[in-house]
Amino acid sequence: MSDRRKFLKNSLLSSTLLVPGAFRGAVDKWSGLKNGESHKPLILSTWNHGMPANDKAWEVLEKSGNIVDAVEQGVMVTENDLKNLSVGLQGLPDREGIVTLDASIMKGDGSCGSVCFVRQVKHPISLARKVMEDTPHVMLAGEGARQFAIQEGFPIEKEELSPAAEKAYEKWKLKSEYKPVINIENHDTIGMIGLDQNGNLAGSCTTSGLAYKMHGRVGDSPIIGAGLYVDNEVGAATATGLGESIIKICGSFLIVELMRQGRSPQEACEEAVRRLISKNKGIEGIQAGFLAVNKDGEHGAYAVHPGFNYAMHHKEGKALVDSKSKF
Ligand code: SD4
Repeated sequence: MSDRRKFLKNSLLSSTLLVPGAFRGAVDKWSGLKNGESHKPLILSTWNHGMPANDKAWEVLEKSGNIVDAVEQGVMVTENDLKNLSVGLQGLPDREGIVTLDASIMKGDGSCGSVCFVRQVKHPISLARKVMEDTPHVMLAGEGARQFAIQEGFPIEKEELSPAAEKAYEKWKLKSEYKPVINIENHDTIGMIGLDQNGNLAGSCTTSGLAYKMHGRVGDSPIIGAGLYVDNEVGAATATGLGESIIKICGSFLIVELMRQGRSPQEACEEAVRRLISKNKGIEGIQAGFLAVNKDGEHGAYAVHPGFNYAMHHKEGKALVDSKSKF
């Protein structure tokens, strides 16, 4: 049984996994908060790898008070995690055996930056931030993004698969099914959204994308409005899962706009999943999950299928929470 499958099994058994300490028992089964409760500051991230990423983000936020630094440095932990096969250069390759990365970052004032289809850059999230802060553009792709990284002094890594990715790729090649594997086990993008004490929001999203995708394929994660959207006037949202299904509904933007119209983060995530299901055929094989926070620090999450969870961290403690799902 893969670690991920084991994890899902365990987390389904235990509906909500609380980290020992501060607020055991105070967490609502689904939202992770008591009804109507909100938190500021608050850091939320997709999946279990969000726990150590949130720890880092929290530490940075406490030290610097800068929510953008927090969401950048938080997801860098996942980009560095050699055990993670869906984020960073150790991730699973495309069908040609090449790892290509997507990442985006956004601030509540509308500034944003992203990179997609980029090779050999260990921290695409930092490159996305450079695009946001030091170029007149929002998105750089492929070789152009790599050249920008070189120009900015980012180290360029040797292009080789991690041992775990190599092993998985060799196994995949035996059948070389054209269709990317789409199930709940290979959707481990990290999307992080954070709210500071003063109501400033920021978000980050980084991934190696779908395993065994076509060379050149770009997912939702680097697309502002699909994998990530942040607006200080309303809230923030991020997504994980089959990028094509998320892009088709501008998932994260949709959630923020629904919140702008008065929906709670939970209601907005649920509506986005309904919309996604209505616009995508063959939903049995598609997993997608959304995570959202509003400017008051209330949050919500929802997925197509069971198995999606998210990490949250606030003043009183931290927890890994199972999301509700449509099916
Ligand atoms: C993508 N949303 O590239 C990403 C996939 C994902 O872990 O969540 N992977 O479509």
